[in-house]
Amino acid sequence: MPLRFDILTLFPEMFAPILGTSIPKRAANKGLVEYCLTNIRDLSTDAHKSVDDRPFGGGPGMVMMCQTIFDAVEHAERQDPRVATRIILSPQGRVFDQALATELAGKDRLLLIAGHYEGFDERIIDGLSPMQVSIGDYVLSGGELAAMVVIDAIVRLLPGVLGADDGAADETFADGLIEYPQYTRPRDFRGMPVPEVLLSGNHKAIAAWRLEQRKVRTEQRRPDLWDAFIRKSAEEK
Ligand code: 6GU
Repeated sequence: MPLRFDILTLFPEMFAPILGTSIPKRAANKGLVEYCLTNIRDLSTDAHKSVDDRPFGGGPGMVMMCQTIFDAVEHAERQDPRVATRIILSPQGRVFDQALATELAGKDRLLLIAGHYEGFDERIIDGLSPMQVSIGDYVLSGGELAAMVVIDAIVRLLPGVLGADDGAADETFADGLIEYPQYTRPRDFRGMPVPEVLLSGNHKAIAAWRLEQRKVRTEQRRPDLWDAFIRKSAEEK
């Protein structure tokens, strides 16, 4: 059975170019995933097709209403007997990382709710008990781009999606270090040579150089990851 993604959004047309390209498309064509879009506005029951309203207590912006979201979740969930893991994309959520991508890649059904406007009526959170996920500490105009980021990161982890050559096992974050630098032809480009060791054919020396590069770059660029790596290394001793 393919991993089923239900995506609830006011802008389903935003998803086609991303899910219909490259790896997300290949995964769907191989039958490994399925994308099911629901337009939240289609579930609106009033004459104006409302999906949002002004906040009680005043304040700027509009708030996503309960009725359309609850009905859209129930509409989507009825389409398949499997229990969906519900996820709301929100800057108030847990920050998405590779560990969460790996965890979610083990589920068989994910339902993503992408909101717009200032936020969701809190009873959507209380009543649907979704996991709340953010993709970082900045504010987007809607959850759609965040949903696509989450989907892409999950899909590429599924067995059979990437070939043996572009495997997802030994890359940045799998072990807490960022990647080593890569080079391809030519050996010299505008006076910038490829590091000699990579041309040596000495696989042990190449592996040692790459590991050292990963450590140096992590320490310089990502002190947060470096601290975690050092702590983990110390614990394993
Ligand atoms: Cl999930 N939504 C919005 N609107 N902004 C964000 C985000 C999500 N994650 C980071 N910024």
